[in-house]
This record gives sequence, C-alpha cells and structure tokens, in this order.
Amino acid sequence: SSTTLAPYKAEFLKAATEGGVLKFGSFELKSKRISPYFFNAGDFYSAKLIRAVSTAYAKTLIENPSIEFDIVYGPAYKGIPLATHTAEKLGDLKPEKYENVLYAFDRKEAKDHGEGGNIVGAPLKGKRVLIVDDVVTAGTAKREAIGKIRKEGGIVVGILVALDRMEKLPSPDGDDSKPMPSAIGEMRKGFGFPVLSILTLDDVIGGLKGVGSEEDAKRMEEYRTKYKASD
Ligand code: OMP
Repeated sequence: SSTTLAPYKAEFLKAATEGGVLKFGSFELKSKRISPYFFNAGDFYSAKLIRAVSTAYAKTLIENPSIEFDIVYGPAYKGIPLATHTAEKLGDLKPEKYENVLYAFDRKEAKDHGEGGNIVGAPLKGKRVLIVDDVVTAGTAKREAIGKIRKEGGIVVGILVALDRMEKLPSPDGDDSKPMPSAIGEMRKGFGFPVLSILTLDDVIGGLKGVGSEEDAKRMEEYRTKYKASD
C-alpha cells in the first residue's frame, strides 16, 4: 500500500503522475487489451524527470545487491535512456561498487556498414547483463530482449522495470476471460533470475488515493480485477 512505499518509490510515482508519464483514458496495449491507464516511459524527457527515473532505477539495484551485473542493457527504443541514466546514477551513488559498470543497447535494424552489428555499447559476450525496461504487461518484449542478448553471448542475470501492471498472461486461445497465471510470476519462475519492478499496479492505485480523480482510480480498479492472475 501507499503507506509502506519506500520514499524513492513514492517520489518516482509522484514524478510519473505529475509529469504526465502515467496517463488516463483509453489505450490499446501491445497485448490488444484496452486499458484505462498507460505508463509512457518516453515522456520522462525533462531533466527533473530523468533524475527521478535514474534515482529510482539505481536505488532499486543498490537495494538488491545480490544481483551482480557487468552491463546495464536497455532494449530499443525506450530502454536506451533508461540504461545510460541508470548506469550513470549507479556510478554516482555508489562508485565503490558501480564505477566500472557498462551499458549497451540494441538496434532495431541490423547495421551492415561501418562497425556493423546489432549492439551498441559494451560487447555482451561472456558478460552478466541486467535488462532495464519500462513496463511488464505480458512479458513478450522481455523474452525478445533475452533472446537477443543470449545470441550475442551475454548472460542475463536480471530484469528491472518501472511498472508491473500485475496482469495475467494472455490465454493461448485469445479468450481473456479465462483464468491464467500472472505474467511476471511466470517470468520469475521460468527465467531463473530476478525480475524486479519499482512499482506495481497496487502501488499506483494506492498512491493515487486522495490525489488523482476518483473516476480514474475506479476504472483502474475495475481493470485490475478484470485481468487479475489466477495465482
Ligand atoms: P511486455 O510485457 O514485455 O510484452 O511489454 C509490454 C510493452 O508494452 C512495454 O515494454 C511497453 O513498450 C508497452 N506498454 C507501455 O509502455 N506502457 C503500458 O502501460 C503498457 C504497455 C503495453 O502495451 O502493455
């Protein structure tokens, strides 16, 4: 609940809400679900919001010291600034541990001239890679990122996102009314490495109580119930 949210998480939620990163309305998701809210990490485009983002990502990693990594990797496009800012903030907040941390990201299109290749930044081969991304809904984009990193010889050791939307996996037959397990829960079980989120949908709904509009909060609660996981 909002009362137990760590201060850096509460500040991140406040920045995302005030900065218009968290939007209310009607949005079609990658999964085709129609959501009354959308978290657009592409809208963290001011110096103030970048600081809120890099602080929240870096502090989450500092608070989970058992996840050891060489490279912070952000999937194109929205993961790219997340990776560079997180790496910079890690080195800033805890240089004794993170000063030599590296970053990398992928190209959406392979480059066939110049230096070539699909990866920009630190070479992934044999390195421990931490993926930073925006949101987990179904986990599809994260599976693609893992595949790309492994193809380059990188070892994925964890994923960190801003928001866990707490949704169930899509049903294979497309019938979303069927009970299905949690998307992030299945990622955690299947991947064998930690999948962290700074905020969950519960945190967001709890944090909006008495702040945002009653109507938005009610529609978010209805959506949460509709796509709630069976486990
Ligand atoms: P997966 O859960 O890995 O399929 O990723 C969902 C992707 O959808 C995210 O990486 C975003 O690109 C996008 N998305 C958002 O950015 N914000 C949201 O609130 C919801 C989605 C989404 O479409 O589910």
